[in-house]
Amino acid sequence: MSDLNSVNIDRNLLIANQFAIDGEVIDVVPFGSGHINDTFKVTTSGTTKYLLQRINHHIFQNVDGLMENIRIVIEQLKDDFRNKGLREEVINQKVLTLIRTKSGLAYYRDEDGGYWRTFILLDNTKSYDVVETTTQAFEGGMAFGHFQKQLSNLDAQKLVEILPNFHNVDFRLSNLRKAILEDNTNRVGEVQDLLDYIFALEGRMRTILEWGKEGKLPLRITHNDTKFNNVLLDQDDKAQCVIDLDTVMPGYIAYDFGDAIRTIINSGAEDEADLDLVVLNIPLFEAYAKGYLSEAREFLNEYEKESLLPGVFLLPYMQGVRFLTDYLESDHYYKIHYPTHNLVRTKAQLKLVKELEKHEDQLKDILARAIGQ
Ligand code: GN1
Ligand code: MG
Repeated sequence: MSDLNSVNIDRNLLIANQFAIDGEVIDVVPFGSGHINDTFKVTTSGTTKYLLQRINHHIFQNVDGLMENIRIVIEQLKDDFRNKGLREEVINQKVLTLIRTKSGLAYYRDEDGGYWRTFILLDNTKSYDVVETTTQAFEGGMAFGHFQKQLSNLDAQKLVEILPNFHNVDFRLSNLRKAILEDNTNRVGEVQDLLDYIFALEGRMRTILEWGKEGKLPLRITHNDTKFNNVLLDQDDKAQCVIDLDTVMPGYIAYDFGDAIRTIINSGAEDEADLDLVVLNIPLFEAYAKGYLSEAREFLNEYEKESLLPGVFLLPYMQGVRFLTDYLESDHYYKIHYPTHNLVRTKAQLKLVKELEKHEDQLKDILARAIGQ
């Protein structure tokens, strides 16, 4: 092990010890597959395990606002379960629990200016990068639908827009245009076909934004990172807890629906290099839609229901735009594991959009049936 690694391990142990955890810290090891924050699993001499995270404060520049958003959402979710008569032990399996520092703060600031926070780790749970069964998809849909429902009474203005314009397609496209003009990496030439495809679709991707501006879609509190691996399932594949609350903020529900479908309907990985594997798994789409609507049908307005399909197209498209922008800007935003990673991710997302286009009528029918049920 390099000296640097052992220094980091010692540092991580010291940092874990800043939090009001039970028992002695025994071990801190890297955990999960997030693209932004650094996440570690903390094992202690006690029975509870913890999740220690260094927040990427270049991206989340308002860490106080971020942690306050999360606190408000956690409280709302827990209160809702309390009102339904659930016991605290049960609630703590369904909602994340934030562990404060020993001095009572929501995060710890290290000597290098890093921001750290700790949650209880929900043991005996599973998360899937690629969904395998319709039961899992249905359960995921219920979980995210229920999550939105529980937050539907909370005033969206109570949360700060922690990453402004996060799912605003005009903003994402204008960032891409800026990256093309600057072409700091000399990569624009090699991606011209991808850019042509992106700009040809631009018009149809603006539906949600326009309906929002016209007041047809209410701003609600949404999750904004509903990748399927952000819902934990129990050992029987029953949905247990929605995680990764960093981007909870005001948004349109179609963004959450579309982002979940992006990861569910794709038979390949988000960064699949073999584009032949990026094909649609339509039964999983149907199962997620049914699960989601079983919870959400009662509180969505008619435009919101109609916005679900545009959301399915928009989110993989916008994810492709974001990965490509990062590729053109020399990969400063997403963690990459090899030099062309963001390019491979872009191609996989845009291939997914093409597949969705091919099957649009079928998807529309399935959604209409699920909405009507
Ligand atoms: C990022 O770090 P992670 O994996 O939770 C990103 C999401 C993207 C996702 C793509 C704050 O999420 O918006 O959809 O990668 N989060 C942020 O996998 O940009
Ligand atoms: Mg996230």
